[in-house]
Amino acid sequence: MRIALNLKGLDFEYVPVSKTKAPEYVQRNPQALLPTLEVDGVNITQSLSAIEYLETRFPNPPLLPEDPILKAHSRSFALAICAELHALTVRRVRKYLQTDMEIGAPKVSAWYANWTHVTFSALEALLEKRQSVTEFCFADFPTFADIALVPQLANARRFDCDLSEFPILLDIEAKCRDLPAFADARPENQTDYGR
Ligand SMILES: N[C@@H](CCC(=O)N[C@@H](CS)C(=O)NCC(=O)O)C(=O)O
Repeated sequence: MRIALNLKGLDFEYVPVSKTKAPEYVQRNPQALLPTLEVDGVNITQSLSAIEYLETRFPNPPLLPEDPILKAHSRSFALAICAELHALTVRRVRKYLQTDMEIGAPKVSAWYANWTHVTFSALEALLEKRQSVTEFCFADFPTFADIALVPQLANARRFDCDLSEFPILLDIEAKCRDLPAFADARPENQTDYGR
């Protein structure tokens, strides 16, 4: 979400949330998850939905390719990460496996590495098959796909996943990381990092 706001050049206030289950936050986001985008007193949850809102309300600069097929590919790529890979590997799922299901930490790490490998392999193949190669995933500017990709690669690295099989993903990540919109959005550049 921060990446999208930065790419759009929008002024926003980043409000750290330390307790997602606190009643005042749950009122904003009944799933008690981050992030929530508050616009004019209205709360928008689910990051892709919030980014879609930004794209509709502030179309320039665009975060989707103009071509309808490429647009679909960009959304599909982002969904594979946000709706599937992230949903399977997010902390609360790992915690449930480890604590409630009593699956040992090494197996939970294997779970993480498995879904990461399965998803990134498919995404690498999808990019390899592109009819025309673009600077970023599906355009010469970052789109939904790149916005979803970069944070998930950073997560995978934190879990020591081997990413060497994904040269296209890594090449695009490197280009994104050179852009201030991505650099400024990194967790370590936020005021609450490490708290
Ligand atoms: N699909 C949701 C995922 C939201 C999500 O899982 N966010 C994590 C942070 S990346 C979170 O809130 N974790 C806190 C928790 O699970 O309690 C989205 O894209 O907004």
